[in-house]
Amino acid sequence: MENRIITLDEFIIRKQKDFSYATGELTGLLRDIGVAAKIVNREVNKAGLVNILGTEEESNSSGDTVQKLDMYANQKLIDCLRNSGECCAIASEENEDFVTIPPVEDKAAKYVVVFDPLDGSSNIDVNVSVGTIFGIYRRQSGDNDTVVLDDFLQKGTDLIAAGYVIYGTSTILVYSTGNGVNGFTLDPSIGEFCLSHRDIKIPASGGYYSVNQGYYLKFDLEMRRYIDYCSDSNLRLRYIGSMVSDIHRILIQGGIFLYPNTRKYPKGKLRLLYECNPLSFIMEQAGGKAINTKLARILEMEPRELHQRSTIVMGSPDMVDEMKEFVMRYSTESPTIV
Ligand code: AHM
Ligand code: MG
Repeated sequence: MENRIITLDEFIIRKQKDFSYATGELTGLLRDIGVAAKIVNREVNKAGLVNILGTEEESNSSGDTVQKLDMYANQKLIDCLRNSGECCAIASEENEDFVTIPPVEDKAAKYVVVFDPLDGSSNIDVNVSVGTIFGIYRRQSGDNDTVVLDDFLQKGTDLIAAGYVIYGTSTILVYSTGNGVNGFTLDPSIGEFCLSHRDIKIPASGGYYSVNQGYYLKFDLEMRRYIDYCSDSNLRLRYIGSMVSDIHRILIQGGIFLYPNTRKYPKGKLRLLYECNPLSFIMEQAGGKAINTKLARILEMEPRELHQRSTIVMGSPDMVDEMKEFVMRYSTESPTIV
């Protein structure tokens, strides 16, 4: 086993041959995202100083306007994705519509990127981990045509790459190009993401369940029965309320994450394009499963709009299978079994 430090950039270049389109384009895109992650990380770490330096709409001591962190992260990702000229458009949870990126030196860009720039941002004020989630698709429109909505409305099975960054006790970037999952921890002393979690595999079963149990009474019967079962089985409940953090725990230690429909969110809260699909891609690549509460595979769901929401259940394969049995036994509707 290799002992020396492998940086994200080196790893991406080494793995270039694994991509379906081994042309170096995706390499440029992933590196752009890595740079954005470092910049966002720097600002997230300074978040506690906002009260000292000034709040949103105010000027800080240097006279700069302090932006809300999620808008800042959004802008940095867009700026960085302009760098390599490989991305022709982005769709973000923070923008109503997709944003077209002008070509660099007339290069025909082949990729579109979807992202949630700062997921779980309500946690920032209380110093709890947040994350960035991203997915990369090959555009469907011709290289020199105008970008269209259908370039983004692709199923999760069409993802070329996906990943997330968790800004936690350390900052970790996890990504997959469809050949397994690898994680890189930011070493702040050298400013580089270094390979720390090689070929991540989720345990077949685990000791954690993660759900907002405060909504228990608003869940359907089958979900309530399943949650009762988790509790009866002495599983440990962990819910940070920051999806990236909750999923990261489950990916590493095994368990199940659920965000079912509630009365407030009859179709589920989490966004199919920006949150569910990229994290389901990672989960499946690590050997896990990801389905909605009607038992359809998330990655096969047909997106109809940019900000579409979905219910989601994902995690260790044996636990997701067990949850399916509860839906089949207690659901009053006939599920779409996968
Ligand atoms: P956001 O994109 O507005 O930050 O919302 C997404 C977050 C997820 O990170 C998390 O899993 C979920 O919302 C928590 O929602 P709730 O507070 O309803 O449990
Ligand atoms: Mg979000």
